[in-house]
Amino acid sequence: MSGVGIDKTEYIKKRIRACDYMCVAQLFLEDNFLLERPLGFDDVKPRLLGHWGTCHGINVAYANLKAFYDGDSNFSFVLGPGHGFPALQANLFMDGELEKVDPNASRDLRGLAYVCHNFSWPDGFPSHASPYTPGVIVEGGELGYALGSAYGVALGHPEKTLTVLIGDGELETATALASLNLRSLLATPKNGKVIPILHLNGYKISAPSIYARRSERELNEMIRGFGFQPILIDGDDPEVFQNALKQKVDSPFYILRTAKGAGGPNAHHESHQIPLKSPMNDSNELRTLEEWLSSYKFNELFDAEKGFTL
Ligand SMILES: Cc1ncc(C[n+]2csc(CCOP(=O)(O)OP(=O)(O)O)c2C)c(N)n1
Repeated sequence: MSGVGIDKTEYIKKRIRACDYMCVAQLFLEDNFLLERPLGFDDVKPRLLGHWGTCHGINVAYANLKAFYDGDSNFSFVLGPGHGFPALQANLFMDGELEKVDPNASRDLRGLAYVCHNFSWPDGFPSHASPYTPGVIVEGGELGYALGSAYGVALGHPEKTLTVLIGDGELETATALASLNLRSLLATPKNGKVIPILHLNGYKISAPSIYARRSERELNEMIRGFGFQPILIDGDDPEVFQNALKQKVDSPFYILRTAKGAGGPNAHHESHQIPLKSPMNDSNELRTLEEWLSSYKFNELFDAEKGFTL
């Protein structure tokens, strides 16, 4: 028995699909954002800058947390790997949070074009989470501060709940690892709840992460040593994620295990940054990009005028 409604599960899956598409569109496209005609060289940005590898996992976490904490104004999501900004931006755009501070980001084709075209673009949006990003408390770029910052926000605010997505590479930083100790001091009824989610996608840039090399038992023991209770969410199935969130335990520590670069072109599965080098002048790569974008069937989820139709 799953206990998670089929509608909710389907909605979360669609939301992840839409946000994954918008990540690829931000990273690659200069035009033709809804693939209304065959993709051409001129539709691709001349210089490709940004990070794909972590995006799917961020979208999985965001969609599931948003569905679980639906409407709870005391809930916050804190993103450690701010280089996964296309994912954060896609979610903020979809929810209208971006439009609230930037009317150009209207939820129709015009706004989609604005968001995608201006990602990592001169005078546009930066490639990492930044102070321009609505709701951001941790700037992307330097890893390690998400957990400590979340504990700071929770201090003296028992009504708050903060979930913090921490990269497995990020958890190798002294700052992030040391911040796990804050639970011993701050997990009291006077403070809000801080819930870490380790994004175990196995790699930090091109090398395996230390935690990915540990056995499940070793990793769990480390987490228990800091006073948390490890709960594994293996893969991107919303039913598994929602059931994990429902578990009533003190000090949960989720481990979200997704493949790095999931959903991307196969030959570049574990890519940290841009999986295709030259789709702006290599016709094979251009076709691969077009197939990749088409695989999300974004036209089923978004209408040029009405916006999202999930
Ligand atoms: C303090 C710090 N050291 C090094 C880097 C360079 N860096 C950027 S991304 C990255 C890998 C991060 O791996 P992870 O946190 O697992 O993120 P993901 O694999 O999900 O992209 C590193 C080491 C950085 N941004 N900050």
